[in-house]
Amino acid sequence: MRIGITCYPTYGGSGVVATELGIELAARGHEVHFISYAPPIRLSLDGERLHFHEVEVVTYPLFDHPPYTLALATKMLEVFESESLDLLHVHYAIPHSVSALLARSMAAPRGLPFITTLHGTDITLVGSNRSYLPITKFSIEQSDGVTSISRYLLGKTLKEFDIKRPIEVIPNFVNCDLYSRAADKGLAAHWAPNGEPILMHLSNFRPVKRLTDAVEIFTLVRAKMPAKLVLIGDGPDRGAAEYLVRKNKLEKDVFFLGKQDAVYQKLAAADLFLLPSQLESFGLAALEAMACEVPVIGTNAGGMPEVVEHGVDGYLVEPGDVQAAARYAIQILSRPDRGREMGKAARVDAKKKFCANDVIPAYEAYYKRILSEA
Ligand code: GMT
Repeated sequence: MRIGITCYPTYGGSGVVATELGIELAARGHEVHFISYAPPIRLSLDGERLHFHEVEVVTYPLFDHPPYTLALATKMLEVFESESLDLLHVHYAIPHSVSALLARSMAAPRGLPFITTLHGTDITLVGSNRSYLPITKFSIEQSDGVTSISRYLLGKTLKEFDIKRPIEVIPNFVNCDLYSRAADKGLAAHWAPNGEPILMHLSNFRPVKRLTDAVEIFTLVRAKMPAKLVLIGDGPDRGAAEYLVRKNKLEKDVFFLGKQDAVYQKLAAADLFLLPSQLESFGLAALEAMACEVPVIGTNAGGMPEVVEHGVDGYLVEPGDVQAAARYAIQILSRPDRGREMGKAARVDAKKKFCANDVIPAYEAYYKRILSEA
């Protein structure tokens, strides 16, 4: 198939999923064309059958806000024509599904079906805002196919948007060959020269991630035992986290790595992963950690319980309950055999439920179904 993929190219789960999907599809023989304003992070264009088309957003003094949605729709049509695309697959409803809807209308009577994958904040935070709700609902209803990355998000979408059309749940996935314990490149010894356990967090540091809770949890753990905390990513809450680290005099034990490539190499060096989010529709970073045999302490929020099984792959606490999270962390880390055991169970679960080898064929089958119906 010849597939156009649109996503946010920035540091965030939806862009990562879209990019990894494109890479996996190309490896399975499909031609994949990314259409966005910049190449997505994690995309290396060395791979065969992977292409990138830049959306140029022309500005004009009249525009306070250049109309990206329109430039994107125009580029989608252009790529459809030049590359004979079979379909478009857009990730994150706003504004991508609206652009795809415009592109499909412009392409008519030639068929340009489009599939929208809902990722989370496009429904729970941004899409439910009155400014965007009606158009998001409309573009979801008008999509030829719609997928949701968790059962939680499906329920939320049907309810909040009063959607009657079918939506397929196709979960996020991980490449279990790349994400494994074997990816460790000796980084543990670099961060923890005396063999201290390593706690890790990876996100875009937005308020919904509760990054400072990760630092609070670590502070409680560190009060009981030697340990290190590695924070990967960047975003609005980095300053608050840095301040807390200084206030709690933990500068020697906490490492801010910023945005990183090849995160599997870092995750494979961790003993425990912290994802204390207020809400996660899925929690891709937790899944990536699990594949690397790292147990997770997450929250009982949104779709995270579909990914992390409490007491098996790690533990889930209520958002904000740093005391409970720290108790579980100490329990795991003070008995290394328990942590290893949970880490291994986490990988087994990740492979069983969310392995790319199973999820990518589900997307292919869905594409075929939509193409036959369109
Ligand atoms: O979490 C974010 O701020 C980024 C956001 C995105 O769209 O990039 O993440 C959402 O999509 C991810 C990939 O499907 C999910 O793993 C995240 O759980 C989801 N975030 C939220 O629901 C808050």
